[in-house]
Amino acid sequence: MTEQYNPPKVWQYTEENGGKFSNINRPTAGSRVQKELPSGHHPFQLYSLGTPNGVKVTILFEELLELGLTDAEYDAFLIDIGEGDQFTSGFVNINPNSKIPALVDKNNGDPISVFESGAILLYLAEKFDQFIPHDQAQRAKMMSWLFWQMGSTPYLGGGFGHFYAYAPQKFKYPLDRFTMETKRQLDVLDKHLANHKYIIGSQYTIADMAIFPWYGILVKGRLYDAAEFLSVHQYENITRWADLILSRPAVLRGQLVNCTWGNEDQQLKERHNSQDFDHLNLNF
Ligand SMILES: N[C@@H](CCC(=O)N[C@@H](CS)C(=O)NCC(=O)O)C(=O)O
Repeated sequence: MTEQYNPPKVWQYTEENGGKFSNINRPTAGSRVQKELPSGHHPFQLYSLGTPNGVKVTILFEELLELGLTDAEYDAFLIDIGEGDQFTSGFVNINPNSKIPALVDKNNGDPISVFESGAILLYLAEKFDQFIPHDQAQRAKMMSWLFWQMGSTPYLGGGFGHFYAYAPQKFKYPLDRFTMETKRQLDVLDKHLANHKYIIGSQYTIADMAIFPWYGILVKGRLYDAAEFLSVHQYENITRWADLILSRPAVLRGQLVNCTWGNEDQQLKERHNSQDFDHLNLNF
């Protein structure tokens, strides 16, 4: 048993709690330094990092470009969340929540900023009328799974991932709780994919792009080093679907953008045009 914690009457902020991100976490919002964001020459400016939430959006951009939609050209600037780039005044201006990804669309008139990865996916899918079904029933299905991901993943990332990979010690109670919930979510998805090729059926949509970087990558053993602990081999339908998604060149490219860890030849810290991928290794 670990030592019992008796919460005080009023919680107080202490600077260090030993967790991986404790140096940047604070109980307040807003900018901490005055610094403008850089801007490139393309209409879309993405400020992000190659985490699963960031990769959702770079996969969509690369998929749009793969279709030949050159209007989807984008500059992707790196926001190093470990260094606190999300708390600069420039970033807070476009996302008061200080989390990647955030997008600025400079296409017409006043720039439009969008934050929350799900909102960015919807914004771009609607704008280009791609990867989003027209049929109302299919659209409802896509929305349901898109919002399933947005609502469920904090238990996987902030719950399981945090306590399994980032907390200063391993604690049984939160690990049991969040492992159970993560496996329940994996089972929900696995049962669904037993009779769906893609998330909503035969059409590949932004729901696949939202769910894959979390649950697809998890079963492929590339998230939190937790494949054995979670017995991911049990989820055969998710594995089949993840392999299908991974066979798409745009997905391979999208995963490299704003990535700053892993193999050097699989990191594209900033992306400004399609030739930036030329010297990189797309073999995952
Ligand atoms: N619900 C948000 C979550 C975004 C999020 O949690 N981003 C993380 C990286 S994956 C972040 O920027 N963390 C920085 C921080 O918490 O200070 C979304 O989907 O856009």
